[in-house]
Amino acid sequence: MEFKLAKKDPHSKARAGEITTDHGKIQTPIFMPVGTAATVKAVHQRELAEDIKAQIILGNTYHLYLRPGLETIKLAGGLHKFNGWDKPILTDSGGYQVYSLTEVRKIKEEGVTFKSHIDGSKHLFTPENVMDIQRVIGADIIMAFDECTPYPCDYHYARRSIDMTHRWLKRCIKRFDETVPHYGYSQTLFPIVQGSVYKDLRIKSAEFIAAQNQQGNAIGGLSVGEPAEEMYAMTEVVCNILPEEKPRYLMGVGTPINLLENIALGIDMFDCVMPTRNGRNGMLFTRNGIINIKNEKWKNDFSPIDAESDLFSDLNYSKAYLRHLIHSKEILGAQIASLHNLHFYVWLVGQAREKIINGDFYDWKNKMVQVLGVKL
Ligand code: PRF
Repeated sequence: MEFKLAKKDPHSKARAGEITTDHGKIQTPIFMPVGTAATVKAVHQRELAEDIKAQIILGNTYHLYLRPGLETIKLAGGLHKFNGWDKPILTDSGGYQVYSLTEVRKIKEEGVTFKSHIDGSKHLFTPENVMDIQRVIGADIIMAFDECTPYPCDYHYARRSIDMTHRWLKRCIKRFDETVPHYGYSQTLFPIVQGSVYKDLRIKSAEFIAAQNQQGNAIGGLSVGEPAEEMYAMTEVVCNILPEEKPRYLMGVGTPINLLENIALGIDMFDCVMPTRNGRNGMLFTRNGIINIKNEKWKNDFSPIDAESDLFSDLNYSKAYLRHLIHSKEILGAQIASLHNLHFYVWLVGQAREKIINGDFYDWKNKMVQVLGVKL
């Protein structure tokens, strides 16, 4: 993997760059649609590539390991072959899913034991086997195994937790370096900064992570319930420490406003379930604000879903029709809403990139954050 900085914004910490992987290039800032179980829910791979213009998608170690399981992915020749997506893929390590999805879990120095949310079976994730699993899945970028602390989090717990996450990282790097890719193309490991909302812990963690000298770095443990201002304060502290010449990935963030504010602080990569999950629930993000398509207000509104979009489904279906589909829990409603929101997210970060390159990002960003949160 290679990262080239193309331009820095003179009025903020925003940057535009380009990541090169063996499955193609990624222009940053980038938003990565979440494809948890080898599918971005309700969206075809062709739509992802041609309509949404996604350049990279996410997969989840936790889900793929449980189902379909490693044997199937291995026999398929890796995740790219299995799901028919031949552009870059990033997999999360399970270091978040085991905390957010499983009720029964035990965190020890060795790793985390948890019960499958599918059938209750018991499993152990360790830094070593999570590297092995991600070798089998075969994503271009793979994540270190970390502990994502909840919010709020006691200071002493958070301090002990980063120490363990750092020891786990050393074990991840060792295993990663001792093993080779399974499918002939290269893989890159990103470590993850933690430290809850404590500035000194974030500094300590960012310094430790930077010193590991991997090719990219991530920030975790944010957007877990803390106020946005606290998230921005942590991003700022960490971005001042993580090296400038490597991509910075803010995990699981966030709203359109969160994306723009964090781009301004120096973040290059994002993922979030919000566009797909909230879309299936009737929330549409647009450049003029947020639409809750379930509202009575849209019942007989036959105007296009989004007249400013270039998507077929945004232009050829009406708000009233989409409202009906979502209310009726029709599959097509989930498809149209997911396509719309992902297209908007990818468009928004693409616009940010263009503005950074043209040198007028900062004013544009400030104008956009005024309207993106408006309820239409
Ligand atoms: N760690 C990992 N994945 C994540 C997070 C984290 O802290 C978050 C937190 N927003 C989302 N996804 N491994």
